[in-house]
Amino acid sequence: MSGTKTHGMTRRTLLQGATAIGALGALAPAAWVNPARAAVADGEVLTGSHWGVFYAKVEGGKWVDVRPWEGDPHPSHQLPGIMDSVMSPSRIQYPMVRRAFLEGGAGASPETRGAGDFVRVSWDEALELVTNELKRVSDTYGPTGIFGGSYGWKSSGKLHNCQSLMRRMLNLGLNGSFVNASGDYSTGASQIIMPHVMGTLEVYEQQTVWPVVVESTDVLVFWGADPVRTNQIGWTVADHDGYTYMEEFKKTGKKVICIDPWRSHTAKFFDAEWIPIRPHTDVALMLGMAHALYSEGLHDEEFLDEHTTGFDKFLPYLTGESDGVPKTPEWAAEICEVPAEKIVELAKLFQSNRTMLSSGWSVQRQHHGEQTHWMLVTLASMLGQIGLPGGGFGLSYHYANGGAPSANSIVLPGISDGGAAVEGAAWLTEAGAASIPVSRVVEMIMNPGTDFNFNGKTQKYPEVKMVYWVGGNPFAHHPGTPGMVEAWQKLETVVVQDFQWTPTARFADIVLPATSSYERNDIENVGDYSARAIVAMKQVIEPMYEARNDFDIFADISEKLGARDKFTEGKDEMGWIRSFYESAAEQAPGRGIEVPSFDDFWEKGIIEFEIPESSKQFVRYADFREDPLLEPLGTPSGLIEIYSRNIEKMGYDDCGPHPMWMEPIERLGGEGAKYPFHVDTAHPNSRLHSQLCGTSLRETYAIAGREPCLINSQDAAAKGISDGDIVRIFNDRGQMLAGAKVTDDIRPSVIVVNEGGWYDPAPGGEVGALCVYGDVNTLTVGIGTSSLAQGNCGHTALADIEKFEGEVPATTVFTAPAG
Ligand SMILES: Nc1nc2c(c(=O)[nH]1)N[C@H]1C(S)=C(S)[C@@H](COP(=O)(O)OP(=O)(O)OC[C@H]3O[C@@H](n4cnc5c(=O)[nH]c(N)nc54)[C@H](O)[C@@H]3O)O[C@H]1N2
Ligand SMILES: Nc1nc2c(c(=O)[nH]1)N[C@H]1C(S)=C(S)[C@@H](COP(=O)(O)OP(=O)(O)OC[C@H]3O[C@@H](n4cnc5c(=O)[nH]c(N)nc54)[C@H](O)[C@@H]3O)O[C@H]1N2
Ligand SMILES: [Mo]
Repeated sequence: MSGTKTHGMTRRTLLQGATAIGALGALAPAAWVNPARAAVADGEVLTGSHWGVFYAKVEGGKWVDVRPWEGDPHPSHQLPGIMDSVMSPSRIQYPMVRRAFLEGGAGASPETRGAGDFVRVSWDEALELVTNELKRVSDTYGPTGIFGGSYGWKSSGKLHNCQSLMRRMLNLGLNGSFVNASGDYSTGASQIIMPHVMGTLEVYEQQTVWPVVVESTDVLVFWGADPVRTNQIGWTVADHDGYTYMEEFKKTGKKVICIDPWRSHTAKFFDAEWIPIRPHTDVALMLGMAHALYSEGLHDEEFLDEHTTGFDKFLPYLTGESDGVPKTPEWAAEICEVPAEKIVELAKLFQSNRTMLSSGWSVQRQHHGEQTHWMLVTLASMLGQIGLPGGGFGLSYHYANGGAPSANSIVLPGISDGGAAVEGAAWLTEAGAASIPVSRVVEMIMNPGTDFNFNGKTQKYPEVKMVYWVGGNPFAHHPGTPGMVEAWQKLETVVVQDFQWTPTARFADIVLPATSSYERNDIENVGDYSARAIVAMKQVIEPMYEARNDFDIFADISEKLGARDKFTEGKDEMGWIRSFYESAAEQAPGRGIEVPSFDDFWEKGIIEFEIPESSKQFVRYADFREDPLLEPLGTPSGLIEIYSRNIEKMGYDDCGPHPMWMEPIERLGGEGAKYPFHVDTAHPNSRLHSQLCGTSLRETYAIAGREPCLINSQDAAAKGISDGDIVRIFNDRGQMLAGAKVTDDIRPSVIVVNEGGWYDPAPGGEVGALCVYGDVNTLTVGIGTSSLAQGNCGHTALADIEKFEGEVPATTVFTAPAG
């Protein structure tokens, strides 16, 4: 696992699994072009993105309108923002260099990073500077001098994958001398704990499919999950099939429960029962339910005996025999603020009905986040419905339309990062870890040479001097922005390549303008889980200003490093796209399908695949349930591990051998809690993280020109805050402004500020400066979830809030810096 590969690789593995299911279908369905669904009007181009497939209308070389593809059952309302992003005032137009860097060389006046003083340079000059820095840093500091693990939601597409392309350049041109990163910010804790417990990553795996849930599930629980909001996007190109089935489930009138401090979009859509839990206390709630089941003999002993290991070791903890604290519903109620009677009622409701526990990922993006899904699996094991149609648990119904039945399709390969050509990285490991858990980047820069734990291993943080970031926005995504400002000051060189003047670009020395996805050609699967089409991501308009494709930028740098031919393999854009399609087409006979030639496909723009009946009946873990000996899990015991000997051997004091309630570093009601509000940093409804923050879409949700902050009406009254007021939110780590939205959709003592608001510090560059737009990561905790997974804690933050008095500083982050 390395870097964003977790996204790329597992999602690809998943597609392969998906098509394997399809191949079992008895009849051989063909791939087809549906003329009614590829009805490109005059002046229109059909293309695709994280938000789905759509038509872009072009007039006189200008992109003027956008309309969704007919095959999209629930288009995202964000589409107009995509169009605006190519021409918004936040667009990077030319190569730019920070003045002090240009005049004083690498490392000059690092405190002026983020102050916005840039000079325009030519492409030749910019590429010469970048290449010289790559060579200088790697010659001077050796293989760990450059950090190339840049993380983020770069655009879809199998060729213009800027992160693979960057690492390809570093692998082929610099013999792999760079530090990489593993894992992601989405599921940092879960993707490490789940293989110990279930033998797979779980979070990116196909779910018991929606048609089965609609048919068989009686009680559908969304546990810290808001699929109506978060299924808008896909890692490949979104299909939005989950919405079709959510509509169907709603029509059945069956029970839906949302356990969430926020009455979410999903809670409203289903008119669900809302359990407004205190944040970060889900493990306590689950333990209270487990205790209720056990004390009334309602747990499924047979399932626990045959399919799990270690319940006997967990039991003394549950009953309190081992630590003197019985985890009763009353005990849990004190912590999670769900009444004890309710806890018992829910436990019995789940036990006596076919129940699907569908969990999102915020519950693991927090301190000790490993415990939540481990305890969820334990609770589901006690309920004994894992592997039954519509029962058990699911960790991806809210993500990229997990649970949408998989088509019998072909899977596209993508550009490789060239790592296979590099001789082992042993020399790199000696100088420090060849790869760090992705969210430890600030810790790494601040503590070179220091040991860190990760999933049973101890490694050393390498000494990084140069950072090259593409396709991500760490100054929006990393918890603890002030810490990142400080860390960046220790670097000699920062290169950022993007098409938007993001906060990260503003903190760079060299800024290179990339094309957006809509200014080049590419190809992608539609539906991360359904894989039900392949779309030609056709170029909509010519590159604007001086923007260049990441591919061409890295090919030029590779040339300067003597590796152009290795980098391009002699192929241009369309040559690569054709090669991906033709290589995928070789899978077609094995799957019993026929696909059009590349030229036919490209002309039509999209091909669709049939979804076989067999994949509409897929039940996760049905085989394992039926025969755990013949169909064992990938865990050491082959069973669900409620107790893990491997984790026991690691001996960590922040992640024990069975799931436990562990106090997070801070929480509402926790001992010594210094601030009265929990900040819920849920993902934005009208952005993809920070993407589109610079567009006109912002005007549809901003309050007083700031990022919204949802606050409960009682809290607002107590603080003298009215709807539409500008508020200051602050703690010991940082401070930000926001626009108040007073509502009873958020429980008291919790405020919601979505992640991804652009960091707009006044004054720029200063650690702890007031963010005048509303980057919530000014407030969050930068530590790892535990020694086991070292995931990020983006949802962990307590803060206080007050009405902002005094002169309101203007936002400056949405236009290009001067120069
Ligand atoms: N507090 C808190 N923080 C969080 C989270 C949270 O829940 N709470 N969630 C976390 C999660 S799950 C995630 S995934 C991260 C997301 O963090 P990021 O993925 O870093 O966020 P994005 O805004 O999607 O950034 C993608 C960047 O890539 C650029 N880009 C797009 N296409 C291209 C391209 O073709 N070429 C180049 N060069 N650049 C391109 C975009 O303009 C944008 O700046 O945030 C994390 N941060
Ligand atoms: N529109 C849109 N969709 C997206 C994204 C986006 O940026 N915008 N990002 C995509 C990505 S990369 C990812 S990783 C996924 C993220 O998917 P998730 O991580 O599941 O999404 P979040 O919005 O962070 O959290 C989901 C819900 O958990 C609730 N919550 C917060 N803390 C707690 C808690 O302690 N306990 C409980 N029970 N609930 C809690 C929040 O109020 C929210 O409603 O979304 C994906 N989908
Ligand atoms: Mo994510």
